[in-house]
Amino acid sequence: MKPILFISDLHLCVSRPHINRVFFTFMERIATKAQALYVLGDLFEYWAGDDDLDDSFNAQVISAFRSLTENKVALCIMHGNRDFLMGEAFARACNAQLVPDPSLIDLYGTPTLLMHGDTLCTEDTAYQTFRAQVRNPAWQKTFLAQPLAERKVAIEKVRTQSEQEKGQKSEAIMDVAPASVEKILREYHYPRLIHGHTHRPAKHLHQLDGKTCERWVLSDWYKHGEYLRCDESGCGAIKL
Ligand code: LP5
Ligand code: MN
Repeated sequence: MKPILFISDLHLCVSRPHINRVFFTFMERIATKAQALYVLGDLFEYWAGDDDLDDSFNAQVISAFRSLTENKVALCIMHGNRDFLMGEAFARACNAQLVPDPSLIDLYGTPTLLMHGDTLCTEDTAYQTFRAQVRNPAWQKTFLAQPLAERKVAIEKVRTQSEQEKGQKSEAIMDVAPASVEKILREYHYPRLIHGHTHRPAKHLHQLDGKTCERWVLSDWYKHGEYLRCDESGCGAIKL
């Protein structure tokens, strides 16, 4: 059976030509041989709204996704903390399905929970407050009603503030909180967990209530550069 691939945290943007080349090559040579590709958030450095679909770089990414789905590879995209404004118009343009965070899937017989990962960083209270605000549908409606150029200026301000604040936060605060990982594993009856966001690629084994749960943390593409390949014999991280 063909494999299922998982990627996240590519942070694609015009100013990172190297990663963009890696992405387009990955799409052409590797993703086309899979049965499905899951993008678990932060595909883009940021997404300002679906009225930016015609931007020439965005259009190239969308066209690569379209070619993939025309080759009968299923494409599932989850929001990250940087591209949660990707909407149905974006999904339609790519011929992708936008999937909720979290999503429980049957991965070759193993229940597997997919997340971006930011909701597990519960000790980062400043971020969680910001998140609650920008994920509020009423806030999003008001924000999306502003002109695209103004939205981009506002996003640049948030990016600068976020970088400043990250410099003051400890590594532990910006990682997933162990208690939140255990909570979600219990809630979903001890699945395998795959998530990104923290940029700390690893395979963890959680011993919980007499069960063992695998937790795969996906790699980002600008510091590390790996994808996760799963088939009936299990999962493994592969260097790009
Ligand atoms: O992404 P990463 O890993 O670098 O950092 C995240 C958290 N930061 C963010 C911000 C994004 O990186 C950049 C913004 C993306 C664009 C979104 C589009 C729409 C929003 C537009 C808003 C105008 O998510 C970072 C975490 C880190 O992960 C680790 O988990 O620590 O969180 C922060 O640094 C957030 C700060 O602590 C709080 C920021 C407050 C900004 C307030 C600006 C004014 C209010 C604007 C209206 C809501
Ligand atoms: Mn993220």
